[in-house]
Amino acid sequence: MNAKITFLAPFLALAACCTDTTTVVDANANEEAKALYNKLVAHGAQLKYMLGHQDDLVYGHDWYGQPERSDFKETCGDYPAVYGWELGNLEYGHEYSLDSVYFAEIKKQMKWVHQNGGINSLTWHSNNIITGQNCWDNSDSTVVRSVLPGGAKHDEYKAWLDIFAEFATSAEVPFIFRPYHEMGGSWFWWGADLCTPDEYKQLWKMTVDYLAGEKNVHNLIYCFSMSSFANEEEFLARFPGEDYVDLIGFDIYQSQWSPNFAENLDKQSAIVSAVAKRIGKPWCVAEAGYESLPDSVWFTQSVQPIMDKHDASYILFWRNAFDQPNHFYVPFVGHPCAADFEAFANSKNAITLSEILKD
Ligand code: BMA
Repeated sequence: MNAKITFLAPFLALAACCTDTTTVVDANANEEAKALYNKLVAHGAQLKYMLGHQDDLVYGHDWYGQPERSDFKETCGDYPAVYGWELGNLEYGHEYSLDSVYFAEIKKQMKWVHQNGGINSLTWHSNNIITGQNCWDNSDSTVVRSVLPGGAKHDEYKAWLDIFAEFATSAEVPFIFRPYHEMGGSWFWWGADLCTPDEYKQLWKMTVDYLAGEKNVHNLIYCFSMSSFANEEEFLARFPGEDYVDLIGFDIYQSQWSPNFAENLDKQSAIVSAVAKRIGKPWCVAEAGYESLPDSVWFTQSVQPIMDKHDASYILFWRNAFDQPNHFYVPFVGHPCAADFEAFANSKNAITLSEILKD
């Protein structure tokens, strides 16, 4: 540092702390949303990744609705830093989600997470507005087109967005919104074979413009999360643009159809990390897991070494369903993988709730 800079350093630091230069998609995003964004940036920059779990506080492998319980905490000693929540069926005016969680309970837990320095991330497996079936009904390839301006379902879909906007505003706390995820696959009505890249991008932009521009929802950080991809071109094929996305990432699972988890995680992390650096945004592993955890050293051998190598802000493991005994992604007490998960969660770069950077 030269003398001039040394002299200026205290003033520069003061200027940095007093001028908020954070730019997010929503030009009118509130301060808490910007703080959430900055937390994502800071963890990535530190090469420390937060650990997350879907629906962690509301049910687990063999329990439902027991206050303060968490399979995650019961195996590793601390709560997750990131919490995934799901809104499917909100658009029907239902009181609880497709995964049987009351929306009022989700809001309550989101507040607790926020007050404790954690991060909330919401997905929306919204139903197929044409067929009336769920989001996995991919029988009709006109759904995206029909909800765009000029489409037969546009007004009806805006009414769904109104319901989402009401939820988001009344949640009162900032959260990551991760709509239309896994767009590279074709298992959701917004999937790759069901709409053109341009239609997908229009759907995304319409949603953001409507929520931020017309519905005054200003507590969201927008996350674009892909399914699997082999290269940057595939990753970006449906990317709506850096003006419309705050956080990029991907969903990745080990399964009999996709056995090379560590290798894929490594490759895809390298691709997304490079894109993130270029566009100046944080990135995450938005969903991950190995259903039923048949490998008792999966976390320390297949996840930790790869996460340690890259600069993701977080990795979120999928849910432990209370009503499907084999549908779990974080071990529970007594499971053969519990000790391995405990070692991973307590390793030096993995961040749980009590270790998260405070503002
Ligand atoms: C899937 C499964 C389903 C669930 C859906 C939405 O991966 O966990 O059981 O309904 O996510 O959360």
